[in-house]
Amino acid sequence: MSTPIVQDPNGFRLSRSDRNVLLWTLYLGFGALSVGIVNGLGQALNYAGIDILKFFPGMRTYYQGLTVHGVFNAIVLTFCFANSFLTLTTARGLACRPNTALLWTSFGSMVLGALLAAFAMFTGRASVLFTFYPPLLAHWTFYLGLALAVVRTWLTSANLFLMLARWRKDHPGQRIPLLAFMSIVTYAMWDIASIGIAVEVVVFLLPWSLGLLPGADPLLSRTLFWFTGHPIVYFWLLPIYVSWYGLIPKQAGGILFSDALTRIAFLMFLVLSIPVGFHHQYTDPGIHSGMKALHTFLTFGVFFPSLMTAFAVMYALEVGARRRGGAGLVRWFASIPWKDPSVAAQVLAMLSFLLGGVTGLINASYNLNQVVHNTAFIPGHFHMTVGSAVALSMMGIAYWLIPYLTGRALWGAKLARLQAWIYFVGVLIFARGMISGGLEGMPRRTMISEAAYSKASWDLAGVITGVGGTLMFVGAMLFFVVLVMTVLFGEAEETPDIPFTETVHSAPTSGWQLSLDRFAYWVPATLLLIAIAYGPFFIGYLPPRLLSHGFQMY
Ligand code: HAS
Ligand code: CU
Repeated sequence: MSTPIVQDPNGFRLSRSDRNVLLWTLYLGFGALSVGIVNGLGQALNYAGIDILKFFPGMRTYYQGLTVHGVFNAIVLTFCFANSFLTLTTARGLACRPNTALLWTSFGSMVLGALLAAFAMFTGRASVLFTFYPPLLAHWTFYLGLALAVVRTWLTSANLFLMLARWRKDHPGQRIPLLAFMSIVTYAMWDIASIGIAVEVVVFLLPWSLGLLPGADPLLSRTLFWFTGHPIVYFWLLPIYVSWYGLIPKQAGGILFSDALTRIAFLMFLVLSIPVGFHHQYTDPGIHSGMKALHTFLTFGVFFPSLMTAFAVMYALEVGARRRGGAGLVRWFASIPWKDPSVAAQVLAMLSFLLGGVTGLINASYNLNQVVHNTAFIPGHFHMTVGSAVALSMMGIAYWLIPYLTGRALWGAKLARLQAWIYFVGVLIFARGMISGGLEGMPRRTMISEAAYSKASWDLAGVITGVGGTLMFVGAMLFFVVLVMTVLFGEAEETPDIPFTETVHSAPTSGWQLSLDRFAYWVPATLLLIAIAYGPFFIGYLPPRLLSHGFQMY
């Protein structure tokens, strides 16, 4: 039996005002991306020994550019995308309207946050990179800007939870529609995860930057940062998984395999995303190695829901391809609707994520991490995850989402396809350069073109990185061409519905699966595991030692 994963098929419509706020949130995110990638080009060429950063207006140092690159791409873009896309998927999944006032308030908080952080970065007052480790000190506007961006995500989740509460009242005893379930679990995970960064910024760094605290505690801050810093990567990824599970099967002509398996994958992300942060701190002193080992095993645990996703999505793609006449053991792959730029971009993103996942497991392996930590291998890894699995999927989703929200048909489908391929090939070349250099000890976060030391083996790696980065830049710029042309010149069209998939095994209304929808079970389980994984560190370490004086080197 196959059933739709959303309820109320009777023509759900968002109000014009709601549409606009979701649209402007996306514009803000993609606007940030357009600035972020210009700095990205500067970073990539730096590895090839070419310094173009000095020509950028207002950019005085390498670290200033790298901070803008990280904050705009990894925080402003991703937050905007999640806030907009998952509000839509929840609203449509539940056939409920979001609270418009809350939507606009949260948009205002994001705009203000982005402006404050941009002010600090562009005026050279916050060259602290996107991890802002103390004792590197930024201007207070930077910390306040970040805090407001996080507040925005909380306001968005308030909106999602309010919709769910309303829906539950009207639909007693019914299963939460899958699309809304995935979206809400993503925000539930993030709400718990973001407590770490909120405490770090609001309790320690912001008062410190205002001169209200005598100093900073680097180890405590790093630990609070990574409490949020690992799960944040799933806050970037899960909106994409919502598309890969909920929409891509339909777009590719296939079907989602199992409702229950999908819910279990998302619940595994809820429970396992947070208690793994020490895998970023294997080399930090002051954390017991037993606790680091525990986080290693839990990291291997959180690898599984992504493996499940890989099989589920491959199933959906294969069914779709065979329905379209594809055959053979691997030949069906050619029958995926590659002509649809939205599908092409997302399938290419998946392919890059296979390698992103493999490199993640290398990073996570406690002893192997010693080889790759703080080398260019790490940016190699994360450009195949957030830099392509996520970024390229966002572009693919935008190819139906922007027409959906603007009522204008996509302009330049061919160019959109080409853009996805150029970006994909670019990211693979780029990551190959980064990874090979990293294995030869080429450091990350270093202005290699100006470094007083080097190794012959870094030369080729650097050139490959530069070539790949340039292709990524070209691919991304073409995305903006398509986007701007669609918004300005796309033909007006009747807004089609969101492309929801159907499931082979749908959600039963009795039996054990009902417990999958009970957040009252899963949230306490999450908190318990966090207490086990982080409790010993905090109990043994506190009170904070606010001894480090801030410095602003760049
Ligand atoms: Fe990571 C560092 C471990 C996933 C992002 N990661 C980073 C940093 C970033 C980042 C930004 O354990 C650097 C932070 C910094 O500045 O210091 N990462 C992992 C592991 C995973 C992982 C185990 N990372 C991500 C994702 C990210 C991301 C997702 C962003 C979105 N990462 C680490 C570790 C470090 C780290 C260490 C610290 C390193 C250090 O020393 O500093 C896993 O979640 C990965 C699971 C993924 C898979 C792949 C599933 C594949 C799918 C596609 C299927 C394809 C299809 C196509 C269907 C298991 C779902 C069809 C194909 C056919 C062949 C037909
Ligand atoms: Cu991590």
